[in-house]
Amino acid sequence: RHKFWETQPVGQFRDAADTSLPDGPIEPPTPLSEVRADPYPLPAAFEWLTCDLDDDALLADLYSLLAHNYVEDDENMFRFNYSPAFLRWALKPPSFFRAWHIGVRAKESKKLVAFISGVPARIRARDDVVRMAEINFLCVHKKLRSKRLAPVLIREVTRRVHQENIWQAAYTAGVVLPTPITTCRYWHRSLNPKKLIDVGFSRLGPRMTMSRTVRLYKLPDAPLTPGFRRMELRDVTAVTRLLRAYLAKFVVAPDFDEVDVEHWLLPQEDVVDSYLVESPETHEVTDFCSFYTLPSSVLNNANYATLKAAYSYYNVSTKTPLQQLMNDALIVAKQKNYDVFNALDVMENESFLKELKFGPGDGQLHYYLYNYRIRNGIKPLELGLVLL
Ligand code: MYA
Ligand code: JJ1
Repeated sequence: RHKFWETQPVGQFRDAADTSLPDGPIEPPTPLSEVRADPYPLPAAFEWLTCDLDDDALLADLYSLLAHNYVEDDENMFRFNYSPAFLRWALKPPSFFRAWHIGVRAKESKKLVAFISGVPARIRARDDVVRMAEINFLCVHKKLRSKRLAPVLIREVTRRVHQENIWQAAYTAGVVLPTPITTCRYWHRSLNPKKLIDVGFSRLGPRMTMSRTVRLYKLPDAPLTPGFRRMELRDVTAVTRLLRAYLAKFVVAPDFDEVDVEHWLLPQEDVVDSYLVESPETHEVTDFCSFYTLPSSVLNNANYATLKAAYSYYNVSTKTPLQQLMNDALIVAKQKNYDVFNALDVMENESFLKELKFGPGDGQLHYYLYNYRIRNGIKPLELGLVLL
């Protein structure tokens, strides 16, 4: 049934019942001298392109490929619209490899028609910290679908990851493949319910009027928790300490150091936002929350072209109750004109979703590891990893 995935070192559906298979790598590394030296062949009309994301023209081409051909919801009403600044942030973390930013273009027109990327990460699975690639932004132009180009892209990124002596990867997808470590649900909190209903993102509830709905989702004008403020560069040490202690509770989570925290969590306008609570008495940083900005194009609507969405990222509460902290995150997102605040049911998010008037979405997100088995998988609340 999965002609490609059956050949790969991933949990196979047929092994699900086999309890003798241990947690950890599925196959051992091979000597680097045995890693294939040249790129996999492409159909004759196409060529590989290692992308330089500092090149504004190339970044614009990547932006446009994704804006027109990347992920849509099941009814093709919305399409992710990652901004150029977001793509640069997502693809150039500390110690990134340029060779892992892989484009395919038409030889003749030089048009970018497909893409896949990896970035390096240390991810802990139980008590094993593993060097991995996070694979994202796999995209094939709509006109080139179902021609088995995706397996070529995946084999090529795998080869280039192996060349760096890295043998494991983490990725998410909306489709079911062999075999998810866990399956998460998206939840949505309306901030601008009138627009969401107008574009078909949500519906007026039964026995609800527009004015009752607007009132239901109303939020205060400013955050409520004393000492709640934007994260700054001087907070990196304190935030890293908070986050490391918190992520240690989950079965699968990133192993962030200060260099990672500065890249992934220091605020960047319209890319990533982070807030913390600094105790007004002791000046200790006790709580932290963050979200990233990922608009969606609204397909076929006369009134609106985009939805501005915030996605919950990493949150840590030690003193302010998590529900109160996230309510302040909703308030700042509303202040900044986001239409909707999205979250997955990962980590401890279940504890605030219903109370803060999030509703379940129609989308699921499956999490995968490549060449690493986790017997029986994990629950969403055991997962401490958010991919972009
Ligand atoms: S998830 C986001 C994926 N992108 C989109 O959904 C955007 C819109 N769709 C497209 O651009 C195309 O439909 C794509 C497939 C490119 C997705 N992950 O070429 P095909 C398998 C993995 O004929 P197309 C993200 O970015 C499919 O099961 N495999 O199909 C994370 C079939 O294999 P098999 C997928 O529709 C990506 C084969 O491809 C996915 O033209 C992680 C068909 O190929 C998918 N999302 O193109 C990638 N969708 O026959 C894996 C389909 O066996 C990384 N397929 O069922 C693995 C780790 C690598 C590094 C390892 C290092 C050690
Ligand atoms: O955004 C999503 N669904 C929305 C819109 C649905 C439109 C019709 N299909 C949704 N809205 C309901 C919100 C409502 C607000 C008030 C309270 C009740 C709920 O459900 C979904 C997620 O739910 N998004 C997608 O389907 C996009 C694809 C998700 C898979 C992503 C793959 C990731 C790629 C890897 O990097």
